[in-house]
Amino acid sequence: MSAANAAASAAASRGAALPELKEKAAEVLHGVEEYLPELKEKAAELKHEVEARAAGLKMTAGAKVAALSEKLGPLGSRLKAVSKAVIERSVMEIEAQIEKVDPRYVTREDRAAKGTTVPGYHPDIDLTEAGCSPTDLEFYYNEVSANSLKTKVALAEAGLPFVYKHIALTHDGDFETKKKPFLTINPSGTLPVLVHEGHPVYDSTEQVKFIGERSARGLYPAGQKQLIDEWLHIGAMEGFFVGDDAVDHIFDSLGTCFPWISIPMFLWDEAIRSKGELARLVFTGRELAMANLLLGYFGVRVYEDAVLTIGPKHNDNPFVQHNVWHSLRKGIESHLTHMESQLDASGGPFLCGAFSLADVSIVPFFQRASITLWLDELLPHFPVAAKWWDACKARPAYEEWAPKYGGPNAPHMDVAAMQQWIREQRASHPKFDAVYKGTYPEFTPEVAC
Ligand SMILES: N[C@@H](CCC(=O)N[C@@H](CS)C(=O)NCC(=O)O)C(=O)O
Repeated sequence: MSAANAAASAAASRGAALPELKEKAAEVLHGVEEYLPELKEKAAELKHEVEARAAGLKMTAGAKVAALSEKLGPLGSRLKAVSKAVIERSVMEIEAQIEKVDPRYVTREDRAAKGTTVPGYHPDIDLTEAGCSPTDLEFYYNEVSANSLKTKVALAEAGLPFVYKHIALTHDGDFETKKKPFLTINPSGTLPVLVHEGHPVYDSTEQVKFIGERSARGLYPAGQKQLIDEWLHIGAMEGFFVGDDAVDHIFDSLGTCFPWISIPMFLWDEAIRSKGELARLVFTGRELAMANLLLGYFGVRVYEDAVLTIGPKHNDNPFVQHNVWHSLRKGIESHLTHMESQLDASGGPFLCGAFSLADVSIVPFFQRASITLWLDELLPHFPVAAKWWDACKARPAYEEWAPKYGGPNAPHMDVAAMQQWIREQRASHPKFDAVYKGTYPEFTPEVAC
């Protein structure tokens, strides 16, 4: 076949195939048309997702976690429910053990049924039947409790005569705050409590105001009450919260950062506790220390999980998910900046010029940040706040309020050993170190593993 013939025959067969091709094309086109609305919808969805991702950079931690939970679907919530149930069961079993060895112990359920106390002074409540003095000012406190420290600083600065009543915290293994005698004084089962001539004042913020109003030393001057109340709010840890908006709370007040900066201390305590409690149990016969052993037995190592095991599985960690570790140092820095501008405005050396309840409110944060080594990291950047802290410690009342660690009321608190331990953990756990340095990476559900 000549080339011309071949081309003509190809054209002829194409021509013959043309109607068929046209038919096919129409079919496809029809299909596309039919599919078009769906395609458009998909494109719109995609656009929406892209926009959402861009906005995600500004998303709150809560929204990010919600998005992650949605991805995990029912499996995620089931896992959460199961782990919550396991912890609940452990706590109940521990409580049953404690009740068995000490009938004065009141379980969480029974305590909850009795309700909680209302903050403030209660002249209508008479605690003399419960053994409180009808004439003294009594201070129920614990050497390691930060809320107790706030009231202790106020008492020491006020120069009012008072009587110390040391009470063991749950942490100490005696569960004194959860037993009948103390629960008669404070049904909420917390410290501190101030009892004035047999009548209680509940809540540390209300206690310092009560003290300030009765002291002749100008701790709560009438003309500065509003400003001082603001600083009492800044120092209070009431807003402390682990949840969707944990980070907002961190930025809300210095007091809400307090429990977070204390975690290295609890972590150290948890690390030494298993051995220490066993020794105490054997050598001193303090039977309730067994509850702490049970905590270990049930594998409840709250702080270790929260901080030290921030490793490959770190995205399961609620502290990480809520971006607490990412934000903590930035939050503290913002409060210290605020504090420095207040000191500039007042002219110092204290927040309202002369020493007042505003300073009392902030002292516990600095004291805890000092023993947990946060101040070493922060104060070089905040010279005005550093000067304020030195001025607080230079006051005559300091000797009175400084916590008596290692003494009979806080024997387990070996601060030097704890600090050594914290340094070692920071050296061997880069993420723990990053928490201190403020370089902990932000959590985003997109990088969840
Ligand atoms: N809002 C209260 C909080 C009191 C509070 O939570 N105290 C802790 C110690 S700082 C406590 O007593 N916990 C019970 C326990 O550990 O046994 C206040 O400021 O007085």
